[in-house]
Amino acid sequence: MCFQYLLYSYNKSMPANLTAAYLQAEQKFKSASSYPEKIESLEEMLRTIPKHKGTEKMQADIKRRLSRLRKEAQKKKPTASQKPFQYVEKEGAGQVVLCGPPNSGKSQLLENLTHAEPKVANYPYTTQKTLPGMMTYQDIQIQLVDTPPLDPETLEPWQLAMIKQADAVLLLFDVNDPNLLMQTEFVLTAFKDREIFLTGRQGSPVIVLGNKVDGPQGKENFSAWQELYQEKFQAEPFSALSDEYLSKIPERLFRFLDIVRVYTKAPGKKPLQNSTPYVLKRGSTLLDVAAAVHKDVASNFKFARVWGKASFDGQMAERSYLLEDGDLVEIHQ
Ligand SMILES: Nc1nc2c(ncn2[C@@H]2O[C@H](COP(=O)(O)OP(=O)(O)O)[C@@H](O)[C@H]2O)c(=O)[nH]1
Ligand SMILES: [Mg+2]
Repeated sequence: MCFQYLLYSYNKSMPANLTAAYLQAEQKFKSASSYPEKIESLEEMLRTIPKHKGTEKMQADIKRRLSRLRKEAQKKKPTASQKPFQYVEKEGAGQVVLCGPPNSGKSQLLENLTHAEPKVANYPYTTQKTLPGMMTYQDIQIQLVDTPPLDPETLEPWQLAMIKQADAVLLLFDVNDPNLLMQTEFVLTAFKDREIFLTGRQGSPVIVLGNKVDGPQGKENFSAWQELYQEKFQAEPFSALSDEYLSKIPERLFRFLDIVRVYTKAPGKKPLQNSTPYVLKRGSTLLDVAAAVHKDVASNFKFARVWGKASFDGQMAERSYLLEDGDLVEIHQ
């Protein structure tokens, strides 16, 4: 639920005096993408909202939303057979699964881009469980998930299920590994069986990284490997130990996820500083962001004003207006 909306709608008669803890929980709710995350932040909002007459309507509204979300979450829960073992709930603006043969640098990448602390070691099979971490891109968080190796000895179906349902996949290979060709063949076959397509194919969620190009012969090994597989995928040279490559990943993933960040403000008010954006798929409209704020905002939608790169400042726009990254919108109802 949007702070601006609540403050605007309920706050005309009595100040709500919302606390920092409440606002923080509300920001978390705005950027939440999974049921557990949404429910948790609503519970936190309910805990931290000042309990007085001025917030009674807000409290009732949070409770209503909580009960609805709990019901929906119950219905949507995958059954045991559908649910990948070690499933990681999606959080933040998108879930990116890190996968690849043993020792290809998955855990190293997670360690260097997030606060997670996976075991990184120069021997295979160090990682046997999924481990999520959050990577920052400007004012949003993207989830990265480390997974066990793609290896004929240990591969389990749930690993491919996780890859298939991810918003994006980083597939790493160690270009200096003596088994590189065998590993590549194995992954290609396993992916084909599950209809997971690689880059080059439209709609593929996979970015292929030829890791460890910093090693001796790394660049040559990468080129030879890519030449061999150029018909099957377009790999990118990479080093999980080099800032030059690492620093490009957050923006690369943000663009790859094809999402836009949309900021909201109450009519006649200044935008809140550092407010967390709503994150929506590219192609979303003003009506979609209104629905993300609150279903009543969507049903009472009259028009909006938009400040953004693709619009004149404060331009009036209809519900079907296509949102651009960075748009600031003021919804009138
Ligand atoms: N030289 C070099 N070593 C790397 C790179 N990425 C990972 N490593 C090392 O390769 C080993 C295996 O990495 P790890 O992340 O544990 O592999 P995982 O099994 O795929 O999780 C570790 O010793 C890492 O430090 C890289 O880009 N360059
Ligand atoms: Mg590992």
